[in-house]
Amino acid sequence: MLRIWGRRNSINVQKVMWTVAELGLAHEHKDAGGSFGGLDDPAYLTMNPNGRVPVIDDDGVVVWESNAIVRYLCARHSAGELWADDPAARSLADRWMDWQNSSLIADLVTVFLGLIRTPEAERDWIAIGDAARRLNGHMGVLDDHLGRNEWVAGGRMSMGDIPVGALVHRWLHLPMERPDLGHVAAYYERLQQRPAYAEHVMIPLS
Ligand SMILES: N[C@@H](CCC(=O)N[C@@H](CS)C(=O)NCC(=O)O)C(=O)O
Repeated sequence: MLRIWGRRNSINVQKVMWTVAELGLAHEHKDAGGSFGGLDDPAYLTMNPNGRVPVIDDDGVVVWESNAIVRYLCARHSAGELWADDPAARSLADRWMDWQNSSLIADLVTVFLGLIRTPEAERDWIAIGDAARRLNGHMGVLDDHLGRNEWVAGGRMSMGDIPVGALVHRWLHLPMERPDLGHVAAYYERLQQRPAYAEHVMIPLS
């Protein structure tokens, strides 16, 4: 049985839940992290020594790091579909996954924690503003790419859309100034038509 640990309002858990739903995999979900706690339990730390969500245990195969989990599930259950068999085609998806977890995430986290989880009087507006400007710049790169490609890896959805697509929902719902990026908006329209995305990603930011 596939088991998944992690609170549903975490973007990294949402990537995994969206993937599992997209692939129609039977699974058991356990809330963990945030107000649910449990991340410093010795049994949990044996699975993920970083004490972070998400983690999966797939009949004894334990995987942590959200993008590694998405890759594992797609390789195992979606070869030739979300996971491209050809290494060159797969690299198109891979680069956007790494881009999400390097260029994008640090700035998103600064803005998200600042605006959603920090009381107004305690906010570091300079740090939030700097991160928001960088984040908007990164989204401009994505917009340009999506002007030439329907999905991040080309003409069809791939595993590369999962981390990027999860982040697009957050970016569009943060109470911040954003440039009007038409290709990202059209991409978000396409994502919203996927029931698994609507169920697991399109939830209020908290
Ligand atoms: N790079 C890791 C980041 C994992 C991470 O920082 N998870 C956060 C939630 S998004 C966490 O566990 N926070 C502690 C908590 O929820 O209590 C991944 O992509 O899985």
